[in-house]
Amino acid sequence: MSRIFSGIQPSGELHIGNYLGAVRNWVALQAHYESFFCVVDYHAIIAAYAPEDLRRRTREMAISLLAAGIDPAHCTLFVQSRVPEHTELQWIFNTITPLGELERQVAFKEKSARQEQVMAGLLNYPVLQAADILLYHADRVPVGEDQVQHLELSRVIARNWNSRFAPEGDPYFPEPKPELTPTRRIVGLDGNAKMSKSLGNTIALLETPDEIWAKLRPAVTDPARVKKTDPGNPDNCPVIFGLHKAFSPAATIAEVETNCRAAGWGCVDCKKSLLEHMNAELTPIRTRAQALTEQPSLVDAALDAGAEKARAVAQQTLRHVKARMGLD
Ligand code: AQP
Repeated sequence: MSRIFSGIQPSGELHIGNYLGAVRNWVALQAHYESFFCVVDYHAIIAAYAPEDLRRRTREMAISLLAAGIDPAHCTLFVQSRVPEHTELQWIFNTITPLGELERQVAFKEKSARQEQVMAGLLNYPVLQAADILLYHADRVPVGEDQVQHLELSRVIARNWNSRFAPEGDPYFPEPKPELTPTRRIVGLDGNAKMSKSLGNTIALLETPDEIWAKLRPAVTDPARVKKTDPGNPDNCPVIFGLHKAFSPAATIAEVETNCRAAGWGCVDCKKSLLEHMNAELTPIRTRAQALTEQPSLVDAALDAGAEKARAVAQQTLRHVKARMGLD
């Protein structure tokens, strides 16, 4: 059976870009594959943070994942720092990862350009990501489009390690491939960049209908639609039309296309229809999150059991790796 691994940073609230690009797919896949899902707190400490915030966000992220449908009866849900083998394997992988491969990562180039002092963790982040995945021998990684280049690097790392330490024709590590969805890149509300916790252009998964409306109402639309009577083109409205394609049924998406082109609806009508379909999917998630927040022992038990299951697999991988490398 194929194994799946994927992670999410507790660097802020789970937003609908994370949900549509990754988490909704995790929920769909968990019953079909042996799945490991991880709140990657070691990744989140690369940016400046307050310890009490990280502690709270890690917990809230776990609650959001459980509320979104991640089911510990079908998968292993855990917090990365509870399984120290992640960082141990990362060190090992650092020794076989060419510096040039790290420097050419687009995420590194973009983020380092915005910083005065660049920390080594920002450069080495994809090596930890390779360790996260390969510790579990995962060959499928359900992620959004922004992670595709990092996964290419995971494959390079798996190949480099196999070619040094595994017999030819019998690779120890699989080469993990991305599992993408049609909603692989959700645009932020500013319409300029991908929706991202660190860019503050998000709608959080657990926001109330009023909070969501307060963000949708001013969100950018097709610039051609200055007046309600101006015809538009939904393809020039990636924020609202993109979300309709993610949340609305086919009949509504067709209605949006027709009414935008013929100026049958104003942009506010279109946004109201979107809000209705978002509420239909998100309200039950918000209700479950509320219930989980009131039952902390349930969340603790799920994370404790997840860390124990993950650690057993991770320890076995590390034993094999160290034996093959002469580190035993
Ligand atoms: N906008 C998005 N559209 C589709 N998928 C997305 N993902 C993230 N943003 C989008 C996917 O969500 C998973 C978790 O990624 P993350 O924790 O790195 O999310 P983030 O919001 O991008 O977080 P940060 O803290 O703001 O990180 P940076 O600054 O690195 O972007 C992944 O599968 C991701 O592809």
